[in-house]
Amino acid sequence: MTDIQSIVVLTGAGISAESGVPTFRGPDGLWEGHRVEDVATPDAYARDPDLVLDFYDQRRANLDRVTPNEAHEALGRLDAEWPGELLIVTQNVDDLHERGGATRLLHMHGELKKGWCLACDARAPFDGTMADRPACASCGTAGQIRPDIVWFGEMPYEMDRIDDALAACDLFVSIGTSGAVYPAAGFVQGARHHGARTLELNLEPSEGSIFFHESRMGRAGELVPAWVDEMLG
Ligand code: BV8
Repeated sequence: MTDIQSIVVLTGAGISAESGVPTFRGPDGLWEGHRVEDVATPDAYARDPDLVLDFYDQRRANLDRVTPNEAHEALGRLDAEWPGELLIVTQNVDDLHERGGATRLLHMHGELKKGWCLACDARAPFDGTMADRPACASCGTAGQIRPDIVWFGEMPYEMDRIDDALAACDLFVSIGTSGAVYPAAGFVQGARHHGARTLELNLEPSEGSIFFHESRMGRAGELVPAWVDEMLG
């Protein structure tokens, strides 16, 4: 690993699983009892805002009951000690990477603890519940705050920054994601196209496993600390 200077890490729900945060495509394939189309799309929000707001209110409230696991903390250690370039791109909307010490971090699908006011377009930290239609701290309008979360059909955040990092990285590591959703699922091909080594750490083969030079199967809580120890020598 001596010729590695720049690293991009992509994480998905699997890295938070051992913290007790449910993944999306579990055995029943539903998102906490919901079909993804019924809760994670702009149409769903327009059609049934109470259902959507409550779905996210529950997940936001759950954050106070979960803590970072060894995988989050290992990435926090890598972030603190890695002398080269590092960007952790998470598909997760929880705050466990931050709480595990990550700072060179980007939430490409937004965050549970952020709100977006559709009246004044302000995005701001948000805790509490949206179902009771709180007023916006910036413009005072009530009932216009939606989750600052990227739904299906919406453009993920900071794609230019991600694409630049993928083009420049020597190593791309994917942790705890099924490789089911684009554009994140295509990052491995982009990185590989630019000559990066590619490594997958996952409980089971993902839909994109064939694109990785190396795949290690197991729990993130075991594989990520071991990999970080390798990198920090
Ligand atoms: C866009 C936030 C365009 C919401 C999420 C047809 C073909 C290709 C693409 C499309 C298509 N039709 C539509 C599309 C586009 C669509 C898409 O990809 N659809 C899929 C279903 C085919 N994508 C989009 O719409 C994206 N936007 O394309 O915009 C555009 C262009 C111009 C202008 C405007 C728009 C936006 C997608 C973002 C949706 N939002 N999340 C929320 O959280 O509620 S997606 C959500 O699912 C996640 O964020 C993540 O991205 C995705 C996959 O979830 P995972 O994180 O991978 O979790 P999952 O449960 O699936 O897997 C967990 C994995 O962990 C498993 O492999 C498991 O084995 C492993 N695991 C479990 N435990 C452990 C573990 N691993 C290690 N240790 C453990 N302990």
